[in-house]
Amino acid sequence: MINYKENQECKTAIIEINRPTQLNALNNKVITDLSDKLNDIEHTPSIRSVIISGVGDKAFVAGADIKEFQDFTTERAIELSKSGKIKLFNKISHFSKPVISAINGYALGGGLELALSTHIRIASSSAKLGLPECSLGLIPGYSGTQKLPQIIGVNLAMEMILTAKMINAEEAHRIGLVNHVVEQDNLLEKCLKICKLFHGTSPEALSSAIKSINSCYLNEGDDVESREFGALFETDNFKEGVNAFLQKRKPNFN
Ligand code: CO8
Repeated sequence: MINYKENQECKTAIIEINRPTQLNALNNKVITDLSDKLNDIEHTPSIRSVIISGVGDKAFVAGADIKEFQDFTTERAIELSKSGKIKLFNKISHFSKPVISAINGYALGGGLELALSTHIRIASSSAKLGLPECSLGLIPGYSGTQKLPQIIGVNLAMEMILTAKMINAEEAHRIGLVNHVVEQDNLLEKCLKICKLFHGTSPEALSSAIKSINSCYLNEGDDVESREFGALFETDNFKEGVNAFLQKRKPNFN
């Protein structure tokens, strides 16, 4: 479910999510594999940075796997949201080495939340980004409601989340959601160039910088988000939203 390689010259680990037929949607196995691999990397001093991307040229990650959580109860949904944050999303945010997302296509829902967890985001010119959860009768459950406002401001985050709209790479760059936009063929090269710049810095200093910058944003919002996310699983509109997606039709919300 994930591919792994190392670029020795840049001292970088490159992880690709490998479920292209499902647009690299995050299921439990992908989350576990990513989490385990990050644990290994954390303890490998020769690796100084990490790049996360998706296999293929259509999707980075098109979200959490809707088929996997469609029948969840509130309790299970809260648990999934919280455990995902601990296992993966917060692990990336607080990782001691810089993590870059190479956004090679759709970054939607949990996929954009994965990118929001990384420290630097580079998009290909064909990337499309959004938090479409409200159009499924849900809200983002992997810290999107917390991190998106931190990155682009409350004003624009409200609009993106409440309208569920997707934006293109150029717009994402204009509003500061991604650091750079490059052609798809140059995406990895651009990320590796940034990884090389880390060579001129001290690893301990980078770890301390990440910790210090993140400390500004620690609050209880993540718990509120998980609770609100789970509560929506009881609603008829959630069932309608998910059924509409699976039946490839527009939802008809009450
Ligand atoms: N989950 C499961 N399967 C998916 C997902 C997904 N998120 N996205 C795409 N797929 C599957 C499709 O079902 C389809 O499978 P199949 O061939 O078996 O029917 C395959 O990938 C290809 O997708 P499409 O045929 O839909 O491709 P299109 O090019 O027509 O459309 C889109 C591409 C626009 C990206 C479309 O696939 C789409 O809208 N996907 C869903 C996007 C979305 O709503 N993402 C948010 C999901 S919810 C979420 O992420 C919640 C995060 C918080 C979770 C917290 C804990 C659970």
